[in-house]
Amino acid sequence: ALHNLTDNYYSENCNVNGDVCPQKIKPGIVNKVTVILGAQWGDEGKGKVVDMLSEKADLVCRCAGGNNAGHTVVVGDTEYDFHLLPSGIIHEHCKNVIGNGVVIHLPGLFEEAERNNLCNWGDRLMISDRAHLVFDLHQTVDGLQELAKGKNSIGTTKKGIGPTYSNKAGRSGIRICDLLGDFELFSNKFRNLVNAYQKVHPELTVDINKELTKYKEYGDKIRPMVGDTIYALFEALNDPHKNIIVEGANATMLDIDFGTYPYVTSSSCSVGGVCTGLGIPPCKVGDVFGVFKAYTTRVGEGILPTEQFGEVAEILQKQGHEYGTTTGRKRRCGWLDIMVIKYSHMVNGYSALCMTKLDVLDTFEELKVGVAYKYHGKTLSSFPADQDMFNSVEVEYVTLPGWKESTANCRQFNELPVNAQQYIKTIEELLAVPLKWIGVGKSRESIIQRF
Ligand code: 2SA
Ligand code: GDP
Ligand code: MG
Repeated sequence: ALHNLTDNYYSENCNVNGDVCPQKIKPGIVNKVTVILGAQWGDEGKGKVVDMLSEKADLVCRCAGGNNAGHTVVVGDTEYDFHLLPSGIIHEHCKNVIGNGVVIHLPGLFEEAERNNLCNWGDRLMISDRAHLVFDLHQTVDGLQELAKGKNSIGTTKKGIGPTYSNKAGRSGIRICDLLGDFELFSNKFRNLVNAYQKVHPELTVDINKELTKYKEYGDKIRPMVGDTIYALFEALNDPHKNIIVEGANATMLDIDFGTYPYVTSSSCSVGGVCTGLGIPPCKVGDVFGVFKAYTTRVGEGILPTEQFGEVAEILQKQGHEYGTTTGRKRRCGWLDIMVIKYSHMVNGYSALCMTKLDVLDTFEELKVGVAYKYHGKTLSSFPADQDMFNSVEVEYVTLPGWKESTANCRQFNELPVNAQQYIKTIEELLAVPLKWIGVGKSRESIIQRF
């Protein structure tokens, strides 16, 4: 079991010193992780790609975000939606890691496992003792902060992500290791957290004793799953036969540093977050696969340069079933924006790309692709930091012919209609990054692998 990779000193059978012995570490690490990242504003179909790669994976790891993320995996008639659990959890052979960079709402984690009818999932999961806890009060505060922002609200998922990462950065966060350590100390930390928030939000009510009783139970429930994931990954990376996948959550344009700030999430959801969120060195990052939709969507507020309204948006929204996996909100829709993918490639350095949802474009007479941004007549070389600039940015489009036939049953590139092939080749040329996979439906088998 994964837990044997490192002695789990939180489980009752292990002592604190455990058996984590440096002498066991072999010199010269020989393996690398394969990373899946969102190249747009999220919901590109990362869950599906991770599921596809998990069939041959030993470990699937989440490194960032919390249960704001929503990853869909469709297997036959069963549709799974994962928020905190890595998408590899459905595979019996696959061990799953929730890394230190993830923020965990424990009630949400258990609900999610139950809702997805997972059996023995705890045996396949290892949770980092360094991961921060999201409490219900963080979720309430998230809602209150949104309310206070009024028309400047971010459109968060209200899952407590911003407040929890704020606590982490402000060094008042509470971690899994606190929950599993001295419960009295944990209780004090929790009381301090509640007090601090009540100073800012006097309307916040928390039944502290009830919460503490609840968390004592959660602590006992998760104890066997918790461990030093950094050591576990170190060992896995030391084994050339271990196939390790990192499942990105959210996406580059929602990254706290590189996204459309302040309309972003609060984690590092681009490639840097893989190292900081799992504790692995950059030289251990292997292939980085970017996932993007054949068009663009965004849920929540903030700029969306190629956004469409009216018939085009309606078709994309309807055909693509563009509703939030976590909140059920309608996603905003627009044409594919090459500037966004190019920018996310600058940040993440993709080895190759997966373009999903080509099938959603099947009925269009013609398609537009945003290829450049003009600002006061000047072509921009990258994605600007200042969101206000977008009031004066004009998107330049190329128009391509549609194919007006179903691509859903195509499994080979040459089975696609010629105009669909042309759409793919044009995008590949514009991006100068190989398009390795093309998604033509939500099911596991609805994918074309080109090389
Ligand atoms: P938060 O909750 O603080 O992370 O919100 C900040 C912004 O990040 C956006 N965000 C997302 N965008 C797309 N998909 C996400 N996951 C769910 C999904 C979203 C849903 O898979 O559909 O169900 O609504 C996700 N999570 C966060 C969010 O919209 C804010 O713009
Ligand atoms: P993630 O957050 O990136 O994992 O993506 P989500 O699961 O939030 O949203 C992607 C949606 O698109 C899900 O409903 C998937 O089942 C669906 N999907 C993924 N790939 C394809 C595809 O190629 N075609 C179609 N029609 N749907 C897809
Ligand atoms: Mg999603």
